[in-house]
Amino acid sequence: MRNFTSVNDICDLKKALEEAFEIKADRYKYCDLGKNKTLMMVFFNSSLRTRLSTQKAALNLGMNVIVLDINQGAWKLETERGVIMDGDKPEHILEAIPVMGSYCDVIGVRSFARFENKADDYNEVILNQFIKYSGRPVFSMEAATRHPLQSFADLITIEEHKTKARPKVVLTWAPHPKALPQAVPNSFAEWMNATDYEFVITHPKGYELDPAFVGNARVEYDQMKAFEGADFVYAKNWAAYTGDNYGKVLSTDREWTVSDRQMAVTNNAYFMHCLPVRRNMIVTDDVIESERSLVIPEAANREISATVVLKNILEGLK
Ligand code: AN0
Ligand code: CP
Repeated sequence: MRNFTSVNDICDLKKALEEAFEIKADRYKYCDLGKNKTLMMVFFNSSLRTRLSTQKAALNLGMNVIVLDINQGAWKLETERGVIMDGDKPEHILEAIPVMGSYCDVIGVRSFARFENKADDYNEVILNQFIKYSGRPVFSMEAATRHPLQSFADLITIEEHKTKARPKVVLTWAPHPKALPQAVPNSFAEWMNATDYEFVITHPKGYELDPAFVGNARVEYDQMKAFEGADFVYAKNWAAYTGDNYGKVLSTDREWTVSDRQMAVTNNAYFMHCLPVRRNMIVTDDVIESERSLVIPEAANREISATVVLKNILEGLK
């Protein structure tokens, strides 16, 4: 593997899952693979899980790790080419990226959608500049349109808990006070569409995702109907995608907050969320604390998905 930015970088999903369970059984199995190799993690946005799990994954493989928080202690970066740099940004990303590349062997990048320009977000302008100018393998730690390390961990978690070959998985929009990217739902949909699960997406009108990510999923606007017989409920907020509403919050309707009311019509479904989660906006205390809540094992599997991805990238370096 060279770069990891979406499910398409995994050539065999079944094999990737086998590797995940192999690593889960012995996470230090490849502890010499990363000897004298350096991972650089570059964060344009905050993180708890991605930061810790990816660092742990690199340590499992014997790598060295450097972390750069662009907004804390680094120079502010200009990202547009052609700008006369007489403002508040002392450095251009076109120098910064190859310089970062010169200190490491692999680069992880977290760079959320900015909601300033839909085309820039959906063309993954920042992530692609890292791929083009760093000279190193690059992997996404959540970019503008996808969060593949999260979706891989979600898939591992579903595989561990499913009790039938073809579970019903429901992705539901839930309310949140701030505009959040579509990366997590886009990516989750893309990974679910790569399986043979029954996959349903539910959201209020106006929250339609990019059809390229929706793929073959069934879209059901009635949340209660969508939840009927579900084996897994995956909650997430996202801001609007379509037209002039791109990046806008159209609703904070707490009827959509996942509670015992909706969970009651499921097939005793497991509850999932990538975290961080706002309680009693996205999900009630009772549901997230219930024995059917998978949020903690799901977060723990981030170490596993990151170890598999880094292992494959390291193998590609040789
Ligand atoms: C981010 C998002 O919704 O994309 C990160 C989730 C992993 N969430 C927040 O900013 C709260
Ligand atoms: N789920 C996830 O990526 O969490 P962080 O934003 O804390 O990394």
